[in-house]
Amino acid sequence: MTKSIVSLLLLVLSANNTHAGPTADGAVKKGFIQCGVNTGLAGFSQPDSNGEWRGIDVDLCRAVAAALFGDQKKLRFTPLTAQQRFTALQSGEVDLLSRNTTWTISRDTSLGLNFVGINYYDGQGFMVTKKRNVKSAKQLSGAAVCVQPGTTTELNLADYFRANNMKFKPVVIEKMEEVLSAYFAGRCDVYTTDMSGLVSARSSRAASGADHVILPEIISKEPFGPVVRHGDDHWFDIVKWSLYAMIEGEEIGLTSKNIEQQAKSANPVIQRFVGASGDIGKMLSLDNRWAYNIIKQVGNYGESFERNLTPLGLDRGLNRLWNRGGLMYAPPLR
Ligand SMILES: N[C@@H](CCC(=O)N[C@@H](CS)C(=O)NCC(=O)O)C(=O)O
Repeated sequence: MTKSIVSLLLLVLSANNTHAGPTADGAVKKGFIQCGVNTGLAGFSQPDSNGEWRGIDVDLCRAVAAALFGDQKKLRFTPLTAQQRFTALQSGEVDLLSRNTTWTISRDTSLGLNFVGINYYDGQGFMVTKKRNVKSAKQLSGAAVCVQPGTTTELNLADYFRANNMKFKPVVIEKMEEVLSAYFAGRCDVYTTDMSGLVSARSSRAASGADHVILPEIISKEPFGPVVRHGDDHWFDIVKWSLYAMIEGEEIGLTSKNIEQQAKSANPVIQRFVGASGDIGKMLSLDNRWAYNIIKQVGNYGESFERNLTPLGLDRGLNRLWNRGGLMYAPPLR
């Protein structure tokens, strides 16, 4: 008897523990989430011809707005270069950074930031013009290499050439537009960045994509994920579970098109996901339909991938679900 009273008390206490943190509170007060994104990387974050931001990183921001406000439109975007991104987050200029940013131990600890998970598994590569007739990165000794500062790219480049006893001339340019113009104008022999960035640049920026070759070597691991500041666990949880809801949505077959219908299903996993049973929303201090709203308004991870990345010619690869041979895996929503 006493034992059950104690566990009841503990339950009440822990339920009361789920109050909103300062970042969510601040967003609710101003009426929107300020999301730090790329200045313009097709497939990840780029404004379309109507000025609407599009991409998988943008969709993650939209998912968080759908979870917090029930409205994916309650968002503003701050385009950030690689060098600006972490200070913008640390200073509070943005609530969330969702910008092809690689999770590393130094960023996750000494910068005072938390990576919430991984929304794209990538690796670094090299692109050269076809007419140079280069077949392997091992043939690049002495090359002038275009690269952006403040990136893991710049560090891996130095490691790779050093490890292979090769020399290179770095051509370091902060702005994306300028680094790409430098490469396309032949001011450097090679452009190096994440494979997705190479594919994106080749298909969206090159005058003729067929004139450029991406070399076969992948020289690093680049797991990209959304980032928040240290010190606000509630916000950390909201962003983390918004990402996982998109992945889990795909796994259990919920899409923006079918979720309204599927919400009537008797399947207990779906019932919990859409908030018809249980109280997952309450655990996050969100409406119980937070995950329903994400899928309805933004779509599941696979839909986002197909809408944004498939048209560029990127295949799912490592970004397939775990039960389809990939690495995308959401912990249980229960
Ligand atoms: N994933 C790497 C590189 C990220 C990065 O900034 N890549 C460049 C090349 S694809 C980029 O997105 N530039 C766009 C910009 O400066 O807005 C990192 O986190 O350091």
